Amino acid sequence: MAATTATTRLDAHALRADFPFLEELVNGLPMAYLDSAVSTQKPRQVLDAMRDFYEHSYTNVHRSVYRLAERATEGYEGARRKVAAFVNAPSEREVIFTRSATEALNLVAYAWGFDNLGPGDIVVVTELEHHSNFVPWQYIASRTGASFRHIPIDDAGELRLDVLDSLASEGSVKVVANNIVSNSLGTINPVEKLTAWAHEQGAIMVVDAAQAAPHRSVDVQALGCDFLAFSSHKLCGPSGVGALWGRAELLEAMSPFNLGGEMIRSVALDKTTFNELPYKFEAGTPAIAEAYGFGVAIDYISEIGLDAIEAHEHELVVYTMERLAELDFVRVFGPPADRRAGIVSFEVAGIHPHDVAQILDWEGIAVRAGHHCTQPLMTRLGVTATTRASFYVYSIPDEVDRLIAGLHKVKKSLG
Ligand code: C6P
Repeated sequence: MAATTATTRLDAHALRADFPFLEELVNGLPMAYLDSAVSTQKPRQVLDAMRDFYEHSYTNVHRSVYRLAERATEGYEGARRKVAAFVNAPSEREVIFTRSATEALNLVAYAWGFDNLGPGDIVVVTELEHHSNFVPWQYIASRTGASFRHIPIDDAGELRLDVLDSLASEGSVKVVANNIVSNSLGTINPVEKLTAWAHEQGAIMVVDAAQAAPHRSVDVQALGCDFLAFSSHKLCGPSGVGALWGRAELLEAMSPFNLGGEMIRSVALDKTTFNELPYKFEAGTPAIAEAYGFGVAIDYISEIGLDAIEAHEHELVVYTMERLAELDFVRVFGPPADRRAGIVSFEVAGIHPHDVAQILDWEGIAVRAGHHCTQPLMTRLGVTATTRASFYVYSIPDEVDRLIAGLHKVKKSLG
């Protein structure tokens, strides 16, 4: 059972018992894992369920009628139903299992973009997009002759919606791509507004929910978007599996992405016809036990409650930003706490983020240093990299205190 109290609070101390990883010592110290935006740790519930699945229910899916095969297929398809319910998809046929959010976004860019973009069309991304929702669009735009434009951010790290009219006047906007939560700044983006604008232009709205779906409730029908991507490994599930939700009518009309086994209806020497949704987009043997584990992870975090997770991370972000504000040698990037999710990027004056992260590691504190796959954003911020702390259900204020103490040590050693 997940440890929650009342309706919107979670007990992170109790939940920590679910995560074997937190028993690890680094330099004799318990690890303060402040890098959940890169990937989350895994609870016993997911690890045990995957082991049990491999031991008792594992074989390939959709191929055989013996009982074991039916059990494996039911495990895999059950996970699809969980993913569909998790994002309030109208139908589980609209959920495609992919390797990751990255592959899901590539699927849309290739399978929709190549057939629907051309000269005179405009693809709009944002300056704070992760490369996974940026580079595929930049590439497909250049291959099809479409223009590639971006929505810039203001100095607080928020999208500048005042540029939309001028973007629309340049041609026919066909795609708008945006993340709900920026992985570098934590900014919560106005995706509903952008979706309404995209649809006014006759464009599709492609939403990257990689940093949102694990942390707050995401509802594709409320967002009104056309595609939405996220990964299992950022929500306590295994790596190697992610999901794409897409509107059935768009998915039906799209060409396939990968070709081969299982995605066909019939193959003859002169012609191949393709399978129905969602199988048309799932060529080859999928990540079976991983998809199953993804479903168990969704159960795990749903039981804790997305509202409770969001509230917990908000408290941690408020506390972190208050504590970082005490350090006159630290500059925090991005919006105020009430406009961001559980992610804080900062720089320590005169010290490279990699050195900051190295010294913090000696103190048993894991943070990410780098460009976080958002190089255009780093350029806008005038830095090559930042140091980033990020939270999840097992994060506690004591780890923030250790981060602050660690930053004092960084300053003392290298400042
Ligand atoms: N961000 C981070 O440290 P994959 O790798 O496909 O599971 O997720 C890609 C991705 C897409 N969108 C956003 C907003 C993301 O944050 C990520 C992954 C990690 O921020 C690794 S760069």
